[in-house]
Amino acid sequence: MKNFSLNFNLPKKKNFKKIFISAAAIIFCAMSFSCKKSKYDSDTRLAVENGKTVVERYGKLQVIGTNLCDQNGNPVQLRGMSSHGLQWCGKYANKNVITWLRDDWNCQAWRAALYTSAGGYVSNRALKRKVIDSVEACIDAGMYVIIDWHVINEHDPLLYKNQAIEFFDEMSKLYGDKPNVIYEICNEPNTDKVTWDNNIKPYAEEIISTIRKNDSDNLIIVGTPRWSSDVEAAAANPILNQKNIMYTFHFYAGSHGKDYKDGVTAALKKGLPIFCTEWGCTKATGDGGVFEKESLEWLEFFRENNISWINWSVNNKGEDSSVLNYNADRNAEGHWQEKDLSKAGKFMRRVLRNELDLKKWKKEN
Ligand code: IDC
Repeated sequence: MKNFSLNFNLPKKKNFKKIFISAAAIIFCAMSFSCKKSKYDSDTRLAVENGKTVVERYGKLQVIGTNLCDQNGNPVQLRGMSSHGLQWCGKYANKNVITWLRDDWNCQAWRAALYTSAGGYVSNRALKRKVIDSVEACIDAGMYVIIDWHVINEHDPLLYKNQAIEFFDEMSKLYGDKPNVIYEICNEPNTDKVTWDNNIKPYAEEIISTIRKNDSDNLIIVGTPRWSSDVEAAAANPILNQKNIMYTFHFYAGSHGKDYKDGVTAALKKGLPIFCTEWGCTKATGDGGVFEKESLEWLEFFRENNISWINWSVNNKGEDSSVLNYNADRNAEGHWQEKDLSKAGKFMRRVLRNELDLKKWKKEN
């Protein structure tokens, strides 16, 4: 009886093994075929690929035409998350969180939002520490880091120009030799009085020449009028005789649609290289719901035009744009679980991990 069952079972097990191996091979082939076919191929835009970080693979970034490119001149798209205001939620600007964003969220970049006013840097110089922590964490993690001089409440970047010169001089002396570093010199100039020609461009030229004395080639991103939406104004009168300059475009999916996209298309046509250093899945207030479909439409547009982007923002203050639930991860340790993530957080994690695009969203909803 024993022998019989053995003899009887053995060939069956072997068959099962064969069937299992063939099925696995078929599934594997089908999966790799569908990956190759997809425009959102998962073999690009990875924070770490074959054990190499994005900075190890891309190296020094450069701007060629309207494209951000790696050291070899191949167009690349960077994607990542922004801090919230470092004066309010700066605790997340630490190595544990940034490394978690790389490993679990597939972020290639982190933006350190150093507000100038509203309790920011001009009245609290100690906040520079949060920028330095961000830069050092990104160097360790092999990620790109955007040092964001977060002009907003003062409207005009010229107001704190002297502080900006001092700050960027110091940052570029400290980190100008690191390929990780990207300078964003004025987040969102705004109001009708603050124009490209009279305020932003003259400011930018001074800051650029300050940085270039210490750092001849890292990327510098320049804000544009109307809360960094009027890229056409910059396209009409771009900064000349400088390399590796890009221009800022921002949008919030619940507030900005076709007009804004048309502006970007027109500016690109004129040859303006654009980097979206901040966008939100909410309304422009940072609240008002999560607009998943509109967000994914924007991201598809960015993918088509090779525009890099950073999402607003990592904090737990309970706005709809906060990727953490209210009060979650109060110690800023990273290692977030589903329960820690807000609606925006769950959405952004899937997007960054290449698990969600517009087509898939439409199937699911
Ligand atoms: C918002 C924050 C909010 C904070 C406010 C203060 O989400 O918690 O109280 O700033 O000014 C921007 C800005 C960014 C804004 C964000 C959302 O760059 O600072 O953050 N936003 O309103 N531009 C468009 C939207």
